[in-house]
Amino acid sequence: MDLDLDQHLADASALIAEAADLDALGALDTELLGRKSVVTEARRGLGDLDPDRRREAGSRLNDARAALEGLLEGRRVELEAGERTVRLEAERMDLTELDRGRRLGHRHVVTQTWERLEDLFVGMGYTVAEGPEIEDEWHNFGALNFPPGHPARDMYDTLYVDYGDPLSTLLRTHTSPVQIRVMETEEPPIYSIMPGRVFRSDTADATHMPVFHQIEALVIDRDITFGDLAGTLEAFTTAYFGAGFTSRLRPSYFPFTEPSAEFDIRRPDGSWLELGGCGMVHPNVLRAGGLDPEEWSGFAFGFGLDRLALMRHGIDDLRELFRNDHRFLSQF
Ligand code: FA5
Repeated sequence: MDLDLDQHLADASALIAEAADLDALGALDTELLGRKSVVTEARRGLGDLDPDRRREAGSRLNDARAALEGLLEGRRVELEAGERTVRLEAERMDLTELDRGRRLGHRHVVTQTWERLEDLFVGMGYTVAEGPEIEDEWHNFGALNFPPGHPARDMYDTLYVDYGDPLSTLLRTHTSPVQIRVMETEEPPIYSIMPGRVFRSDTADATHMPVFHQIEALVIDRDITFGDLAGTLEAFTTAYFGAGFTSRLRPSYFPFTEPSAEFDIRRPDGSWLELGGCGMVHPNVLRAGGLDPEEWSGFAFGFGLDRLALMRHGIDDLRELFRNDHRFLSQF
């Protein structure tokens, strides 16, 4: 065999090392090991040799072929790794653009209102109480002086829960049932606020949602008068809204307060928005809460917390608060 295999391997090795990409390497593979390659041609020539030389030359050709395959494979691994690095580099995303430090979320405007009100009333000496969102008929209506079948129950479009006796269990329609729960568990004097989520089958519009929030206040002490109620509401309005906002009380009716009033706030455009109801706690309610109306008197009020947020921030439509549009909510 005239072929100088060592020289051929040395040349091939240099070519393989220079192959710039996988395509070039594929072409080299065909050139060095394919049908027309030097080693394949040489193998064809083996038949002309005598058996001893044929065996020896065949074995050298096999070694050369294996060496070439090894070199090609080594370079292929190198090139593949390089190409992956290039691809990853091209696909790399600049996550610093997210600027996580500054774009951290913040509390929803309703939660902010809730916490602000808690701070305000706690500052005035009130405690904070909570009650269940799924209530029994007694706490939501009966104990609050709504007799069974009384038309006043229609003031609320109540969502009943399919549990226990029919119409015995409901999603609370207001936070007033927590008044009863507080009277049941605490001794007067009571100065308490009760924020929470409430439910009515109201159709959503600019001032109504089927799920909304209220904040209730209950004061029970000796010799509490309507003047104390009016004074507290005035103090609250100034502290919460600041100067420039005015409020008014309108005579109203709630079965659980007597006398009762509605509390409105004047918007900057001059229109009035009803924020809540209030009144002196009805003697029947004190009795239902286990208190003697001869000894104790008190007032209560309940405001729409979402509407408070609306007023404070000059938002036109309650529904905007719950669309979860980040661009809108991030303003507050
Ligand atoms: C009540 O719920 C009484 N429990 C309030 C009360 C408490 C009176 C203590 C006396 C003593 P009313 O149904 O008016 O009352 O609701 C109170 C406030 O909740 C309303 O003034 C309004 O601000 C808010 N509100 C009522 N319905 C909705 C609704 N669908 N979406 C958003 N806010 C509402």
